[in-house]
Formats: sequence, C-alpha cells, structure tokens
Amino acid sequence: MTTIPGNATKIAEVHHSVCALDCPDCCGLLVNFDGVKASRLRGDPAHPITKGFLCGKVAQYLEREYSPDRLLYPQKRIGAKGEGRFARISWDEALDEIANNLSKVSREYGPESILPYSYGGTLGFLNGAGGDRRFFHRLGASRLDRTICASAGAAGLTATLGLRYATEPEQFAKSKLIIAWGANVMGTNVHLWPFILEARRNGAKFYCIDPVQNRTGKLADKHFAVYPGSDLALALGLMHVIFAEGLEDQEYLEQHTSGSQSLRRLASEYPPERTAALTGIPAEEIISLAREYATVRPAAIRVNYGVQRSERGGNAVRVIAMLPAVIGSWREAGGGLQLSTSHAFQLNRTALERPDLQLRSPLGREARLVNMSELGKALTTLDEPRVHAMVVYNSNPATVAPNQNLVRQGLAREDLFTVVLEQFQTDTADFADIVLPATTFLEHTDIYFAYGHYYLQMARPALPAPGEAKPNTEVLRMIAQRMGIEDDAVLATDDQMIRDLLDSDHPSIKGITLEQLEREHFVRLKVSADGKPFLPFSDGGFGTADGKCDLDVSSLDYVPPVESRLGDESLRADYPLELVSPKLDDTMNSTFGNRASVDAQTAVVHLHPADAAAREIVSGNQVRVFNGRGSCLLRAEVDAVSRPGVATAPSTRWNKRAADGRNINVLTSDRLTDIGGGAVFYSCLVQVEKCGD
Ligand SMILES: Nc1nc2c(c(=O)[nH]1)N[C@H]1C(S)=C(S)[C@@H](COP(=O)(O)OP(=O)(O)OC[C@H]3O[C@@H](n4cnc5c(=O)[nH]c(N)nc54)[C@H](O)[C@@H]3O)O[C@H]1N2
Ligand SMILES: Nc1nc2c(c(=O)[nH]1)N[C@H]1C(S)=C(S)[C@@H](COP(=O)(O)OP(=O)(O)OC[C@H]3O[C@@H](n4cnc5c(=O)[nH]c(N)nc54)[C@H](O)[C@@H]3O)O[C@H]1N2
Ligand code: SF4
Ligand SMILES: [Mo]
Repeated sequence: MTTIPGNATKIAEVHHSVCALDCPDCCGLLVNFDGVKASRLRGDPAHPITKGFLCGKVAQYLEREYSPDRLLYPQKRIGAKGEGRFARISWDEALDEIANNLSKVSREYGPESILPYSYGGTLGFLNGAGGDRRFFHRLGASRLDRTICASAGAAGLTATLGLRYATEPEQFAKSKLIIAWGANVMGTNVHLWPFILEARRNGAKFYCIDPVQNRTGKLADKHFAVYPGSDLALALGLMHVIFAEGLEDQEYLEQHTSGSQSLRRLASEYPPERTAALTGIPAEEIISLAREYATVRPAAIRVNYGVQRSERGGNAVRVIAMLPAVIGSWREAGGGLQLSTSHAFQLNRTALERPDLQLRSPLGREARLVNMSELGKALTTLDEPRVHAMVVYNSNPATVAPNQNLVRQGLAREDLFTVVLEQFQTDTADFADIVLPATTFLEHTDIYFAYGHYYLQMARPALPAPGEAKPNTEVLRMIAQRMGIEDDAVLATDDQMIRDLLDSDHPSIKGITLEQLEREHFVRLKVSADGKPFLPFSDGGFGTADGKCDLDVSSLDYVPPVESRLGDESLRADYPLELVSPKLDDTMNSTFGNRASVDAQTAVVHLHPADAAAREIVSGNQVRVFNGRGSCLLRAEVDAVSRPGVATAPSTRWNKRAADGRNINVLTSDRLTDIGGGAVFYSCLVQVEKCGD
C-alpha cells in the first residue's frame, strides 16, 4: 500500500488487487481508496502483462462496485420461482433455513441429491475452487463436471501436448506471422494485443480464422471466414499442403513426436479442393496460408475457446495443436501456440480441494459427477437420486446454460431448494429460495492463476464490503457450522487454504510463499531462467506418456456438425442458418447484463444482406429467431460481419431485460462435444423471421 496525495482534504491510499473475471489476462489492479470509497481503478503499470491499462468493461468496474442494484442483504423468496419477488431476512434466518433444508434433503434422498453449480464469476482459487470444494466434498454432494467453457479444448490440447502449456504472451512480439484462430483478441484477450502490435511494427502479418469478422478480424491482414465447426478439416487441409510440399520439420517430427505417419495419412485425404468444400475457404487461400505458416519464421497460433464450442471442437483443437510440431515452431521464441497457460500453475489442488473429505461424508465414497452443460437434463430427468437442492455461486445458469427452456423448467421445480450467492439479482437469483449477498473481488482475499500468462497473484480486500455482503468462503463456513460440521479442513481460514495450495514441490511453484505474494502481488512462475523466454517444447518434453507430441489420429476423421450447413438435412430444411453467439467486447458473459449499453448490444442478431433480403428484413426490424428448442425476439442488424448462412448474436443478454423474457440460449443445444464433454454453443441451426418494424 502506498500513500499518495489526494485532493485538499483527503489522502488516498493505493491498494493492489487482481481482476478475477474469467479472462486470460488476469490483470493486476490499483485502486485509490480515500478511507470511505474508491476514487479510481486502473491497471497496474508494473504488471508485465497488464501494462497499466484495463479493458473497457473493467475500467468502469467502480460503477458496478457502487451500483444501487448491488445485493446487500440475505433475502427469501416471497413470489413464484422466477418472478423475482423477495423479502429481506437476517443472516441467522438465512443460515437456519439453508442448513435445515440441506440436512433434510441429504437425509431423505442421500447427499448426492445436493448439487453445487458454479463457474467463472471469479477465477480466485479460494472463492471459486477451494472453500466450496471442501464443503461439498464433506457433504457428499454430487460433483459438478465444469464443462461449460473449456473442457473440449482442454481435452484436445492434453491429448496432443500432454500438458496445457503455451507460448507466453511476451513472445508473440517476436513472431513474424500470428494466426488468431477462433480468438477475438481485441475483445476477450486485449492484453495480448500490445505484443501483436509490436510484432506487426517489426513486419509481422496478423491473420484471423473466424466465421465472424469482429473488431479483431477487421484489424487483420487477412480474414478467413471459415464455416462454423469446420476447423478440424481446415487444420488437416493445411497439413495436406505442408506434407505434400515437404515443408514439415522432419527432424522435429522424428525426435519429438509419435504417430506422424497416421497424421500424414489422414492429412492426405484433405486436398485443398475437398478442404475448401468443407470449410468455405477457397483452395488457393488454403495453399498459400499453409505455405506461409510453414515458411515464415517464427509463426505463432493464438487459438482461443471459440473453436471448441462446436460439436467437433475438441478434436479441432487437438489437431490445430499439432501444427507447431509439424513445422517445428516450438523451437523458436515467437513460435508455438497458445490456448491456455493454466497447467503451468502446478499448485497443490488436491490439498486445496480435499476430495478425501468425501470419504468422511455420509456418502462415504466419491460422489457422482454431473455435467454442468446438461443442467436442464440434470434437473428434470436425472434420477437416483433426483436433484433436490442446488447451491449456485459464481454463475448465472438461467442465462448462460444451453437449452435454457429445459434449464428454466428445472429451476422452476417446486420440490427443488435453491440457494444463490450473488452480487446482483440475476435471472438465476430470481429462481432462488434464498439469495445471499456476495462480495466482489475488490472486497475479499484470494489467490489467482491465469490462463493467458505465467504470473501467480494474490489480493487482499482493497475495499470494504457493502451492506452484509460476504465472500463465498465465509458463507460456506457459516453454513457448515450450522449443519454441525466441525472438520478443520472445512472451517479452515482463507490464509490456511492459500498455504495448502502453495504446498507444491513442482519446480514452477516451489518456494513461492503467501508472504512473497502479499509483498509482491504478482510472481512469475519459475518456468524459465530469469529473463529467459519460456519455450515449453523447444526440445520436446511433452507431457504425454512417451514424452512426445501425440500425432496419432488413426481413429479420427472429420464429420460436419449435425447442426451445420453440411449437417443433418432435415434440420437444415427447417432451420437453415448457423447461429454463432460469441462474446461481446463490453461484457463478461452475463456479468454486466444489467448495463443498458450491454443490453442493447446483446439484443441484436447480425444477418448477412442476402439472408436478410430473402426474409424481407432490414436493419432495425424485430425478428423472431427460432428452432425446435425455443424462440427469442431480437433486433436485426443487416451487415456483412459473416458470410451468408451465418447469423451472429453477441452473448449473453439477461432474459428479464427482454420483452419476451428469453435470450439466445433457448436456441442452443445441450449436445456435448466430441471429446471433453463440453457445451456446443456455436453448433446451432435456427430460422429467422420478421415480426415487427
Ligand atoms: N469481452 C469479453 N471478454 C471475455 C468474455 C466475454 O464474455 N466478453 N468471456 C471470457 C470467457 S468465459 C472466455 S471462455 C473467453 C473466450 O474467448 P474467445 O474464445 O476469444 O471468445 P469466443 O467469443 O467464445 O470465441 C472467439 C471467436 O471464435 C469465433 N468462432 C465461433 N465459432 C467458430 C468456429 O467454429 N471456428 C472458428 N475458427 N472460430 C469460431 C467467434 O466468432 C469469436 O470471434 O473470453 C473471456 N473474455
Ligand atoms: N450462447 C452462449 N452462451 C454461453 C457462452 C457463449 O459464448 N454463447 N459462453 C459460455 C462460457 S465460455 C462460459 S464461461 C459461461 C459463463 O457462465 P458464468 O460463469 O455463469 O458467467 P457469468 O454470466 O459471467 O456469471 C457469473 C456470475 O457470478 C457472479 N459473481 C462474480 N464474482 C462472484 C463471487 O465472488 N461470488 C459469487 N457468489 N458470485 C460472483 C457474477 O455476479 C455473475 O452473475 O457461459 C457460457 N454460455
Ligand atoms: S476482464 Fe480481462 S482484460 Fe479486463 S481487467 Fe479483467 S483481466 Fe484485464
Ligand atoms: Mo468461458
């Protein structure tokens, strides 16, 4: 903490914090606090990735912090589920009600009838994957398989590399060719941009492979408007050219990969003409992209999670992740690929999460795993036992989960007891029996990994919590105590959990202490010698069983997604448009859905002029977007951000802000990805019709 002169009457203190939103950049923050309120929030200039600037949405975070709509007190539902009528109660009443209900449900139906539901509200370990894990393990509650975002890509990356390591952002500055593959860098990962800019100043080319031409695509030297869900075919098509023209790195392939013969065979089946038909990218562009990628050195790929939100997305990431090994670009600073750096944070997750506590629970064994991407099914058809209680925190499933009509049907069940820990009265909170006020990341202690860089961070509360808001960790400890649970692990302090997490012998972590983190705020993982770039696979060292990059694709082939232009014919006849619902630059999933400016941008579907004309739709018309799962009303914007046949709806709107109370997730399917059990938000066929001027 540093003291700086404020205005004439106040001295402001500068407090350090960390942005906990689900973003690869995991920024270091500075907050000016005058003893009562924060007066300024900015990026930490000393942080090597944050570099003193913030994205637009978090630059305005103090508006959220002090919003009159913050939840400040516990509340009990007094209206129907989903209606949103609540009355204030005391913490004592709330805790009694919750403890009684959870105990009763556990006794009557077994502890697995309790389902925790959480995702990316905070990336903090303690409030996102610590205190909660211990508590629910000790109850013997169902375990949640957290698949809604990244599990398909994680499965693909792990299959190929064995370790989810990545080119560090700093090295992109040295690249001569950067490919953003399903990665909206300007919108979702803006702190990579300065490194890309530096590379471009030094002559690098920047290309995008994305069905939608967003802000990032508009800034690219070339934009490849791939058909949604066809990336696996494109990656194989590029390899076809590379192998056919002998542009591969033979030495790297021999020394550091296994299964390259099967990859050559499969790639040989994807000549440019066939790949063009499957992906929509003209054959000559495939050929020139492959040649450039293999010969312009160093070349780096920034693949993000957009690619893997489709039915074939897991294997698409798996094969894209083979490209750097094929051309040997892992050898070079400025080469390689980045999806996620998360695996390098080799913290002691077991000591933090304590899965062993399940053995001490009434269940006495490992609990069943429930896939969060199938929440609707879990609440309506899952049996033995049926879910009778749900505790939601760090997530807004009524808005963000796929097949939303089924999710809402489940949330509306009268025999389901629902607790929601929230900062704001979300669509999900409207379905709660009890809503508890949660702190923001500026108000609680936590420790943070990142998925877009290699700095471990810790933050103490920078601001006082308003009203009676409390951190998730504290709330769960209080509920545990009410339930008569006295295990030290469940009641452990935040600092004890940090120490447990840091108790790791892995060289990347060993020796980093709570005290060091508290003093320095961010600490670089020991992944390379001081000042040296981290080149994770320059000399092999993959995390697979044989230490080689796994190129074995013998059982693989590309089949277009069922819900795509080359997919199921009868579905296409009724619902001919491919709907992609990517992230909006100005929000974080549904987190800022209460902002009017965000609402306006998520109330829109972008249509290609040809698709609009065929439906007599012009910009500004109200349209109904529908398929067999549901329908929602949006405003049409006719432009050419995508090719004909692709409709784009930025996500994710709060249902309750819409006249029909619905957003695009009534349309998305709860099918799962090819590998990793992920959600397939971007494989979604719809029809659009005009319904108003
Ligand atoms: N501003 C902002 N930042 C965010 C978020 C946010 O909501 N808003 N969300 C955060 C979260 S939770 C995540 S997971 C990350 C995600 O970060 P990204 O993965 O960058 O975001 P997405 O919008 O999911 O997808 C990226 C791009 O993939 C494209 N895409 C869709 N389908 C396909 C396809 O089949 N192939 C290819 N090649 N591209 C495709 C989309 O059009 C989009 O431009 O961002 C995080 N950061
Ligand atoms: N159509 C479509 N749907 C999508 C996506 C898409 O691209 N298109 N993206 C998917 C992806 S990638 C993801 S990750 C999911 C995101 O799904 P979620 O993780 O549910 O993300 P958010 O909508 O941001 O909701 C997070 C909530 O947590 C709350 N919160 C924040 N911090 C805390 C805290 O410390 N304590 C508590 N108790 N609450 C807190 C916030 O107020 C917010 O309401 O959405 C998915 N849904
Ligand atoms: S959302 Fe991402 S870019 Fe914005 S402040 Fe947070 S970590 Fe930084
Ligand atoms: Mo996500």
